[in-house]
Amino acid sequence: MLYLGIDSSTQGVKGVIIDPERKNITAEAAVNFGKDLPQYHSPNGFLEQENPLVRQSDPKMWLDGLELMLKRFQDAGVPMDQIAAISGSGQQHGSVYLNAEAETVLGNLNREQTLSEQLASCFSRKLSPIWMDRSTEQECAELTAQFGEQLQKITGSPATERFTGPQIRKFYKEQPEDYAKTAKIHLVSSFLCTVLIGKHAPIDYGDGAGMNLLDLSTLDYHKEITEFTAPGLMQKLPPAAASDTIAGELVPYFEKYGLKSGIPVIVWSGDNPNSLIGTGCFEPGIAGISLGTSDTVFATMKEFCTDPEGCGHIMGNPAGGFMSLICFTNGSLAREKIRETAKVDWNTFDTMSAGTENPDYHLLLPYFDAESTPLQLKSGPRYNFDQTAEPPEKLIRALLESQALSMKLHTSWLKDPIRKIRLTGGASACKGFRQIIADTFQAEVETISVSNSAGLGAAFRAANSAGKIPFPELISAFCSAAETVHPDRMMQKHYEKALCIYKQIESER
Ligand code: XUL
Repeated sequence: MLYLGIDSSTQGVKGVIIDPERKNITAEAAVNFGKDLPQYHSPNGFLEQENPLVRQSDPKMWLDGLELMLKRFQDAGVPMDQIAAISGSGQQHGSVYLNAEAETVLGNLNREQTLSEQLASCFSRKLSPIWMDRSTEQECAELTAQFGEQLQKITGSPATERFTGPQIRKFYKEQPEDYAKTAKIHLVSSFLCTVLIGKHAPIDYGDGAGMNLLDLSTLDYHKEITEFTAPGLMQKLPPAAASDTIAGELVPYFEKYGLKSGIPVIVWSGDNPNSLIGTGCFEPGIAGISLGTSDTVFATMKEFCTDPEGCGHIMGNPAGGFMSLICFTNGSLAREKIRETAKVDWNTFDTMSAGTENPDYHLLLPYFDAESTPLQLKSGPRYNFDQTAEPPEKLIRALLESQALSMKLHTSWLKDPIRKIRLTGGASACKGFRQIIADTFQAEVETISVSNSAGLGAAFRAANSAGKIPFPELISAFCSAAETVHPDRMMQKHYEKALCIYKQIESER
């Protein structure tokens, strides 16, 4: 039996099909929005807008991406009819607004047309704000004025610009008529699950905690917060559900890709909760670091605690209980920018990152985009050296050391000290970066052979929920450590001093 995990991320859609009995990955397929769907004018997965604080994507692009990814599996001769269950992962916080017509269209999907053609008239808001949007400062201030510290105590996070609640409030205030026409508001994850099952799917506790609406003590939406966010919102939200819930059955529409209709579709979750499962970070003290469009650090929590600085978040853990999450906006796009400035290819970038020393503590805080940790509503990188006078390898080293130092600094509120790190995501292939992270944290760093941990985590959740295969069995079959990097104890002092310098630059306003 095969299980499919789908990862709808900022820059593309990926699929991974696992065969737990044979302990192998049967197939992988990927679609890149910029390259494969240029008609959406979103080279990095979002539209270029005048206001840099606004970041939006066309939800139709996600539908086309999903279909193209399934077609690629089919064209490659993958036995799609052997897939026994599906689950998925969505970039967190992004929201999709559907009108009342959507339910009818979803229940009667026609195989002769694409999903995006059929659903085109079903969006009460044409563009979806995504996690990179920082345009809700005002709404966050209003939520904070109303609920104060209670908001973080109840939802696990203070009012946060990219979170769905403040985004919905802004929509309600600015486009009240369109808000009134909205029947259901989904997250990216629950929207794509909805399409697969042909009816509104629930939101899981992992992704739901990224809305500033879910009460983590009851695992249901907090009535007062939700109604203050936008009147009538309670009725527009899909129910919250545990991550192993079967959302529904696959609709016949997807038979066109060789899938069997009627197979169970498990509730989707956010990319970070899925990555926690896909990297096997179940024990407190073992953190996952995902180096993707955003860099994120996450870990299972033994004890519920919140970040006094307000940058770290608490989410539902798909394996039960809670997880911590700290998100750094300037991840791979910042590395890409510096690679371009240094005029080198990725191989050279990797070689340079490993073979360079940084005795002068040169640092580069890469706020090319407004940063979420620490919160910077204005973009603009910060240097403590003259970047035009330094050779490319110094620039690369300064960037990677700063990214690792930021992770170290902003995880210091966690109660379980980080003793081991499991690394995933594209930049985990960078040897120099792996060592920098091990030395900064003075912790062992393990890499796993699969880089798409969000998709893998979704496939695990499908196999666990529908096939009753325990997570530890899946983890030892698919993601045991491929390589372990040991910290260089001689570098401890260097990074302690670097952390003080980093802190100083970061605190300058
Ligand atoms: C987490 C966050 C990002 C997105 C996109 O809070 O904003 O990690 O999930 O990857």
